[in-house]
Amino acid sequence: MPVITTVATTSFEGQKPGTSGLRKKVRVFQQPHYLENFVQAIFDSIGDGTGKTIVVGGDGRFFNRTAIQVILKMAAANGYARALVGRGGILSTPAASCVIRKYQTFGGIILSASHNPGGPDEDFGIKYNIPAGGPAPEAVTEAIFARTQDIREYRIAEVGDVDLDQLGEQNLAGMMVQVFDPVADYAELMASLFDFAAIRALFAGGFRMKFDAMHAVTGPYATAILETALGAPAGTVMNGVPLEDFGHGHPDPNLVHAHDLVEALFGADAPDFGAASDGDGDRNMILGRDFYVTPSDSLAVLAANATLCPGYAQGLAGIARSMPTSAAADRVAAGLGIPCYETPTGWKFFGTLLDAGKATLCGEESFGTGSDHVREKDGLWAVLMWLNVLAARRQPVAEIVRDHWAKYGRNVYSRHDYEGIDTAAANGLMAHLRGLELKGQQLGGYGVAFNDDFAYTDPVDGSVSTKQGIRIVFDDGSRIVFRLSGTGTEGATLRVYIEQFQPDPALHHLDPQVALADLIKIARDVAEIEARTGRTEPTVIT
Ligand code: VG1
Ligand code: CO
Repeated sequence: MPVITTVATTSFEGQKPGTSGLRKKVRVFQQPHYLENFVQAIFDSIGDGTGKTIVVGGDGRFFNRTAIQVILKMAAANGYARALVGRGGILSTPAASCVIRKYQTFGGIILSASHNPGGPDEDFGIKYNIPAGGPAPEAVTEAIFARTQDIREYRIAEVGDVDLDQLGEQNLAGMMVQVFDPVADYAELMASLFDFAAIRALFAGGFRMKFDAMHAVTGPYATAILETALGAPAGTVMNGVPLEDFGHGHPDPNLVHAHDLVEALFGADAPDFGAASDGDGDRNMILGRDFYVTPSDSLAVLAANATLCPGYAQGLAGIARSMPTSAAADRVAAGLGIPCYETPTGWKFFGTLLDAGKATLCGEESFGTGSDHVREKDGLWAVLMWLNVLAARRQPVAEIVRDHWAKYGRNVYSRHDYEGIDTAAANGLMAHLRGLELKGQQLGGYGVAFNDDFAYTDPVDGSVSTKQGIRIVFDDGSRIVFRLSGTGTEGATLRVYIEQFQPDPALHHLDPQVALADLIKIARDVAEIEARTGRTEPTVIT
């Protein structure tokens, strides 16, 4: 008989989920009882799991397999009847959302630290997604955190490990573990949304693309969909084998970290299209030949062209974007006569809008785009939507975006990140900004229309979220936004978002760093960045 043990434990400080779950160094998670406490807190907070099914999987990073074994043994001890686990412990975040919804489960536990590096000295993360498929809303994450503070015991089955590489059913202390192909359900969903025949014809006609999986979770998904189903030549997918340390890389799909891809797209004989995804497969970067599409523009272009895709042929109910994301999508929504919602940063805030049918497409400036097909942002989905648009329009990426700007105007945009700064200095900087009253003043020649700390009332369930980022909005609509990251594990990261609308097509070609130079200087001055952090330049510019 399997032994279900109740283990006495004491609480750990700081098990507070951030923008997307609990993210800490692997070494922190490896402390005895640390992971177990958090998992039991999840089980205690989401209601009785007896007889229910739970989905478990992760991005394949170091500690993924170890954590999955613990979670399965704890799920069995907490009465779950069934666990669906991706083979090898692999499940991209959007694929997890797809499976949670499709099989009407009691939600899922996703192991990922997304774009943060992996390995014994790097990052790990864990989050719970609700039965609707999306990240747990704040009420749930707060309940989980509260539970971690008074936890005294957890339950676990004292049994041998599950074979995570063996497809099919295995019994684990009375719970049925079903190891399934992590790609199949997701690939089927993608085929139902996009015109695969048109994309196949595009590739057959010699269209060339590169997809950089960055040695993270999307490798198997991209290979199966792009190369096998859509006929893109072998080698289209780069860095396609998931590795526990992502090949020592930083699986963040931006111009700095996806350097192999950037070299290919900006080099000689560049392919027509380039894309990359992050550690857990929910982010995307889109490149054309010699051309970078900002995530904010990508959302707007996809929204404007959505009806070219079979899954969106009926049109969009609405668009939602996070507050720091540029207003390019708002212009498309206005043109289409549909609502545009502005939410705090983090995909969890889109869930209610998607469930209520108020929004069809959602996006964040941080390389996140998605739709109502799942309840997470979805990297490969965005790439396929672009491919569908390219197959229908048969124009280069750069031309599609320039046409878009000519029609709607360009929301010139950039984000400056100051990573790994001193936490006290970062908090001091935010407190300083919060204390400013700038309305009616001139900053570097720009009149301030208002400044505030963004607060959001969910239009569906009425829940309120405060302190979601400092906004300084100028008379001409230009904006500077300041936030501290809620996903980092070392010190603090200050994000500064700068945006200015440019209606004149003659100025659309300008490099955003040049076009936004005045606002960038205003941002640095008003926040006293150098004096408070010692930094003269950001670490990453996107
Ligand atoms: C960042 C992004 C945010 C995104 C979050 C999770 O959060 O800014 O837009 O939703 O990461 O994405 P923060 O708090 O560090 O700014 V992922 O791909 O890490 O799940
Ligand atoms: Co991610």
